[in-house]
Amino acid sequence: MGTSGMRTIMMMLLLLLILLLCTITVGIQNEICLVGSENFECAQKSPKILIKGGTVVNADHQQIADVYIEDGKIQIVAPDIKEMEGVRVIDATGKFVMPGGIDPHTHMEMPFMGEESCDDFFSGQEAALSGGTTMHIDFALPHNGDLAEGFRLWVQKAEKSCMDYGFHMAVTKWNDKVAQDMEWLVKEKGINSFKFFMAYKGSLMVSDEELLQGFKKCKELGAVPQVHAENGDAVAEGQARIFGLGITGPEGHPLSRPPVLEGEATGRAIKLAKFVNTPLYVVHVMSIDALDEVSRARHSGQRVIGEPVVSGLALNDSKLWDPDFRTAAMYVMSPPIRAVGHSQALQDALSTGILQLVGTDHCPFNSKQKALGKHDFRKIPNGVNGVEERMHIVWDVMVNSGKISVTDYVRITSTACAKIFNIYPQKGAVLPGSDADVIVLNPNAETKISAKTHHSRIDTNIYEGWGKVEVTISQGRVVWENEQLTVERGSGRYIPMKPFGYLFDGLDKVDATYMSSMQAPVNRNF
Ligand code: URQ
Ligand code: ZN
Ligand code: ZN
Repeated sequence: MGTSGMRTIMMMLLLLLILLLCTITVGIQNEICLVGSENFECAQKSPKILIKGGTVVNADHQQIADVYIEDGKIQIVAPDIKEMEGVRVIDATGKFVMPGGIDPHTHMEMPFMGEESCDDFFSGQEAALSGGTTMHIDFALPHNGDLAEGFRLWVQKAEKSCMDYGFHMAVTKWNDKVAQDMEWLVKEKGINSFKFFMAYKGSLMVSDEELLQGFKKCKELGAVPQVHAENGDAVAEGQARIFGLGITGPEGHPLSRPPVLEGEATGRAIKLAKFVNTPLYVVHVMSIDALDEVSRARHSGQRVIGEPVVSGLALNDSKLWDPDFRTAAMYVMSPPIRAVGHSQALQDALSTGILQLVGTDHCPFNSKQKALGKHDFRKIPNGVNGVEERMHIVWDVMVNSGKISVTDYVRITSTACAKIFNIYPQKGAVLPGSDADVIVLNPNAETKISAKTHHSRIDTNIYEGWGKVEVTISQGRVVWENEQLTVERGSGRYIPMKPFGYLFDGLDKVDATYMSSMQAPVNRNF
């Protein structure tokens, strides 16, 4: 054989070697599965998962179908998808397959009342995932009034995340820099909602003038304004009055900020939003008084979203009178958990569409932190747990009681939130192309909710109930199964949210009608 023949053989061998190396690499990345362990687990870069035989539930429809997942996305939703090699099969026969929950209202690692909420973005998200919630929207706070600094701080806090999340941003004062930062956050940083506190006088509270400026800016940017609605001046007065009567324990908390103050602020915010012609989102609607305001506005055609939270839906204020301080303090949050009757009204409003979605206001403080207010209820850090329990408790309270259908359950725990914050159908749906955030819920499952076994760092738990979510798939990976969590610190993703969601559709026409209805200025001869 001549030199040229040898060269050709060498070239061919080299090509073969390269081909072999490529095949092995692709195999390692995509196909090799570790079979044999009790928990068959694919060590794939992009797991392939087939959920078989369940009832797939979306907000508008349910059907028996299989769901095929690959590359972190839902690929196929159809009956009888063929099982293939290298694909992990999850049997969902007799169970519901639903979009993962989205919690629109959390406070992880939030500095508040001299303390910091005791779940960070990792422990709080572990809790969320084990309870079937696969995305949450956390409230970032400005740093010394600076929104841009606050945003950067929250980005750092969230580096440890293990699931998808987004941010709302709070506005706690008004000036040109705040307005500029709002614009920057909306146009460049994926924020499409801003929260205004009408309570917490001396710290987070804004005046009506600031609220108005904020609402106007939100409207211009296509961002949803949100309010914590309590009359902060009157709350301060109520606190002084109740403490002055010698009532220093946790029962002083609800007595000092009664429903009428929540109703007043809710009505005021709604009227200011009407004046500006902007949509409005009222967070943690806790009382009939606030509910009535939301209901009236919606009946008149105003775009007002009302968000009850799990504590308000499922509990009443009786525990605040518990003789044991530790027990009573667990239930201190604002607006307060109300007397018997309010939660039933909130449930009814949720079932009839007057209220739209359920949050948690997850803002846990442990017993040591709560003890700061042992001799003065005004110093008890406000906040309760819920991110881990929300899906279970809402199931019990709303579906098991017969108040709503399973499709409505999906709507109020996931889809409505995705639509309001403009991330549907990437989130909030089991549809081809949607993110593979999926849960398998067993309506007959019975796992006790308890402070001994929960995943939050809080050392107490205000809920009693039964767990129903058996499997949680987040970003296309099984992260919760057989009551075991498998999560990776740092794998969470920030989900940017675009402005001008559906709540803004047609607002310009309302503005135009308003302008043309004025019949002014009148031309007068002087
Ligand atoms: O008001 C809120 O949403 C925060 C600051 C959490 N605490 C609470 O009691 N709701
Ligand atoms: Zn609040
Ligand atoms: Zn909150």
